[in-house]
Amino acid sequence: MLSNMLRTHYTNQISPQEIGEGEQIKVAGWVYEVRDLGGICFVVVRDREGKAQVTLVKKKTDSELFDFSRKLIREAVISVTGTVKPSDKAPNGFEIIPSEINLLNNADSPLPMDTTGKVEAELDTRLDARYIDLRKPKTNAIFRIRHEVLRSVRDFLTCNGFIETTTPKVVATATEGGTSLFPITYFMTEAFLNQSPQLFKQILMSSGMDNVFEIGPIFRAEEHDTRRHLNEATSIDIESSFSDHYDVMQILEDMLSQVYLNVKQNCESQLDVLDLDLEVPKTPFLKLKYEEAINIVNSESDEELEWGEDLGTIAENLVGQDVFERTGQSHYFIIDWPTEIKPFYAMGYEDNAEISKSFDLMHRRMELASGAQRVHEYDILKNRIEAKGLNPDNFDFYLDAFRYGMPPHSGWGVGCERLLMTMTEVDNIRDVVLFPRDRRRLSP
Ligand code: AMO
Repeated sequence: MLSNMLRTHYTNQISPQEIGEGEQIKVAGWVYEVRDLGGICFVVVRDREGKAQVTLVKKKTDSELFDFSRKLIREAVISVTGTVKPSDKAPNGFEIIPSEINLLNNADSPLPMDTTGKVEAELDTRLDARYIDLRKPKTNAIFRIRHEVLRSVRDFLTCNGFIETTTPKVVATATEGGTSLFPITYFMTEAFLNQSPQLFKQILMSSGMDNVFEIGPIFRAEEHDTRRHLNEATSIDIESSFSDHYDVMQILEDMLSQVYLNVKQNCESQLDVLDLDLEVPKTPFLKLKYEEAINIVNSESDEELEWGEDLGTIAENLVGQDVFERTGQSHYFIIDWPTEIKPFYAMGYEDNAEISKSFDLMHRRMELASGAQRVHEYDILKNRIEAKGLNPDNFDFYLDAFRYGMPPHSGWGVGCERLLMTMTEVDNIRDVVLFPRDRRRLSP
């Protein structure tokens, strides 16, 4: 149990049955509310885990302590020392009878925003004052779930033989071609913020590490201003040797299902706060061919998508809805994409190179991940880079790893925020990032 100078218990660790009569405990946190009724004063203290009521009866309390408590300001930081008394009327079935209250730091007034959740603030106000916004149970709950998601991912992949890696975020070349890179000055040369660990995780396959994962930032300089795009996101990436795309799809669906299960079991109170009844996705997920997806779009809308066109948001929603109506499941894969619209590293089928061994993991609302079996032969890869209009010389550091024994391999990248958004049913991706980086936001 946590115990330090100013605190022996979080508020949710206090149980009157377990704490002996007269035993002194200490809680520390923020003044949520002061209710001064004249002869009695209630101070509600809030910490990370919840709230506790501190009760001061004028006749029974030292007058200096009573007067001091009545004047406490909302959101000031205090430590309360006292005994615990069962009480039917108090919110958690107990109250703290204080012998001492220490003011550790005061709070200015008025506050930049309400902390109780009763008055809704605009997203921008909330993000500007994130330190206050996070004091609200709903915001706090999302980030406790985010912690559980990342913990579960690490745990699942580690238990399945994956080694955690961290690769550079400052790089010399574009990962996947594309123009969406943030240039930076690296001493005397131009460098970029990496848009994906893709090339590094593939290089590691040649090293014999076999199965690796990375959870880290990716930077995309796209000018999107949507509810599902960030310019800095967190990507969960794996790469696996001697695996094909079906092998890694199975890892992905099993991982997702385990993550949901862990959140359901370990975040009960957070799910309550968010009023969510989490349904654990059933495996295996439906695997819909790109061609079938196109047919669904074309039969259900006026849109005429042609082979080789990417699916836009509207098309994704149509397909997601169709799958949901047929299977009752929100998650599914779209597989076998045209090679021409996938990056150079996606492998084509042996009997039809126009179709790639690639997939996207979809949620009814949006794309969550993409992946593929990769080209592992040097000559083919070099040709593919050229065919995309890129200069293979810029990829020497990557291509070299394919010359001295590169095994067949596959992998994927999941957007952590997209996963969280769909899990917690929030509408805006900025709600699941502590300090979002988007087109307009660089601070805090
Ligand atoms: P891709 O570019 O599809 O694939 O990205 C993988 C997943 O990352 C998330 N994502 C984003 N989330 C928020 N804002 C963004 N701007 C953003 N961009 C991407 C999405 C997306 O599905 N190298 C490949 C992965 C692989 O093949 O292993 C890649 O990066 O959820």
